[in-house]
Amino acid sequence: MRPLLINGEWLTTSHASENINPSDTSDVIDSFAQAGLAETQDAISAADAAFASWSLSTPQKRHDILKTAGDEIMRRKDEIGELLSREEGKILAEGIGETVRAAQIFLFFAAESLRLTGDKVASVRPGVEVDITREPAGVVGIITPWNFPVAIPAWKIAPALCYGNTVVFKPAELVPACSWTIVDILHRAGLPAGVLNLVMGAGSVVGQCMVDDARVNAITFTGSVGTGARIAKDSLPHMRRLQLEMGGKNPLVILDDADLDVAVDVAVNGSYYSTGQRCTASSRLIVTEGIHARFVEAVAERLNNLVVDHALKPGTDIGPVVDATQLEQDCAYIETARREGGNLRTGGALLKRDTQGYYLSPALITDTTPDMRINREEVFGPVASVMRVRDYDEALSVANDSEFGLSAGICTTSLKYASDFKRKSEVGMVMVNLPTAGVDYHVPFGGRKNSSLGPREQGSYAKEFYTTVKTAYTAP
Ligand code: UN1
Repeated sequence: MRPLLINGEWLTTSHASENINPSDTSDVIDSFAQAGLAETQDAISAADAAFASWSLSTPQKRHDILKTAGDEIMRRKDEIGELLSREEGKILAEGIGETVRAAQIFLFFAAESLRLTGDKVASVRPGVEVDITREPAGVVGIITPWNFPVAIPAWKIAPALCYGNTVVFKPAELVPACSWTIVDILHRAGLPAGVLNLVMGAGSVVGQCMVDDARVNAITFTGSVGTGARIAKDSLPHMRRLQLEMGGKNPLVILDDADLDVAVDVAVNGSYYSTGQRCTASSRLIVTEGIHARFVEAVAERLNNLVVDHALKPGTDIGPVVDATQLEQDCAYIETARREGGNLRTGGALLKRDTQGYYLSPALITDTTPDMRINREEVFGPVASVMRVRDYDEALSVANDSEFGLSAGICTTSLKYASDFKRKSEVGMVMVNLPTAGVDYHVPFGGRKNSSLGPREQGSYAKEFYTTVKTAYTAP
């Protein structure tokens, strides 16, 4: 059993949960200790107690620990990448790529520890000085989803530690192995006891306990809109800072003047890679009349040639869906789209492979309209729908017709339309001739509307969430 980490001690529990490989359900990766209320409260107490000294630790110390961890993750990228693919189901190249990204994030924030500056400003009053500094937010609760088992924990834990916060970390129940590995690496890199605590377990117990505890000063969460809304509501009495990254229903616009090969690459990558299980996935393909037939034909052909199989098998393009519940949801959405008048152009079939896993062929649904559920709700699977529009203006208005606003993309060779789309998209991230998913690690990440609440993640913008500003006045 892999233990919890509380106050610098590894701790087993009476209850453990098994981690199953979605490519092969007979493959049990390991079992993981499950925290209850008492363990979670102990973890919060430990983080609370460790804050006084960690918040005053030197930038050099934080740098050295984050650098040591980043270097070890980079050194072990093949092994951790394989573990990631085994527990989550994305293909090995994606698992290794994500691990490299996590290492880069730790190295970025290692250096960032040395760069925290403030401002010194002349007061409007004579003889008075004003200093503006940043201090850590306090005890940060980190709650992560299953779809990026290494990168998302990294992009929350690294800045939290970099800016002097202490952490209670709850990874997704489906993917504890990578989180456990990252915490083990940070622990051995020299973090003092209580600075980072790992509490694996159920959201309804561990997550809720963190939300209900006034000692947790900030919560950063990536997951569903429903859970995010509940965290926000239950956090209100505590007046804590929140950073919520939730769903997406990201549009990709294809204009008549697009380079067809680029558009097909961008759509197939953005919609279906990582089994479409990315909040940044393009799920609404908005295509103008003149290119519609050629685009749909070419995407369908590409999809038919993609290999859906075991995530670790050489040659696999698309791994399995993460679990039975998600698979059911994907199939239900495909069925609803057909009932509402969509045409299942290709895919959407359950596949049998050598190993028992949750295999679904990538589905393309055409002839859909903006009001259909498939174009309003997030599926979170290898499913995309096509809407045919007259021209750029209609494309832009359909693209913005969503409760979500995470990322949006356009494929065009026109500078005029690209510039207009960048300006008028109601989202946090815009891509021109690039997939809506797959972001850099050193620039801000986040969205608008129901996709996100609170300051951006990643890059130096992360400090807006992980620090609080103090303005000090001095009359000498
Ligand atoms: C990416 O597209 O590279 O949960 C990252 C998600 C996002 C991360 C996407 N928070 O899918």
